[in-house]
Amino acid sequence: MMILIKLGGSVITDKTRYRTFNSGIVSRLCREIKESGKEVMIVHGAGSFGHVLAKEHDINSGFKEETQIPAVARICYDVRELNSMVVSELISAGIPSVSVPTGSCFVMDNRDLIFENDEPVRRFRDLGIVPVLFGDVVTDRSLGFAICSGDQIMERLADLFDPEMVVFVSDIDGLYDKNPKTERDAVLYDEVDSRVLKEVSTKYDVDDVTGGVRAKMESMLRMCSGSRCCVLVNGNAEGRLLKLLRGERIVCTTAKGGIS
Ligand code: IP8
Repeated sequence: MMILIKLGGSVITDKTRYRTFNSGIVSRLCREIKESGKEVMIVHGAGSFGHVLAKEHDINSGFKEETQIPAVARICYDVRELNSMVVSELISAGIPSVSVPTGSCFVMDNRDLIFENDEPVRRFRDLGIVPVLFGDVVTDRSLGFAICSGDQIMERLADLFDPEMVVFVSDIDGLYDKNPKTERDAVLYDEVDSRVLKEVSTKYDVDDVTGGVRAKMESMLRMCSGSRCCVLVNGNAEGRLLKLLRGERIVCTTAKGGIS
């Protein structure tokens, strides 16, 4: 059975500084994945290799003006460079892996990712080579182009490949009722289900997701089915990902039971 992991942009890059790769952290996380001995599939976020220019040029609104075109090309280049660095760390850790650039393999329609041909991803996996997808600018049948986030890719891969567990590696310990970076009395949710979701009204940004804690919870719950749980874990805390993959108890937020 396979575990689907997203390495969030906030942990693999410094989100405040354009194109800053956290190589030490990525290298350690790759070693933790290797040491767990688990079969994995990996997605990563864009962090400061994608979000800085995407915001500046309003890329997620789709094609509006010619000045966006060089920016799209630049972002595609930057996120592919980031992806090469992640794949390089995985290979160095002893995990044979391969880049599957989302925008070069798939298209979107009105921001829905169309994943018609999953054959290369399946075949690499069957060969024992880990496909690594990432948040990217993707051509869009209706909008010209749009942003495909790593979270969207995670949802599609969870549907297609039925992982035993879904893991989001971020720079926070889990989901809180308030923003833990600014509010000292923020309380961590150990477990979330659709009942907790109904009670959550607080809005703050989690990781690189702009929809706030509620949207993140919803997306995590959508990825749970049957016994599959979806876990948000802090990748800056050394050894935590390894422990989680080994089935040990750690500080994190676990979503269970799906959305009812
Ligand atoms: O970092 C966004 O992906 P994410 C991709 O997973 C771009 O949200 C190009 C900004």
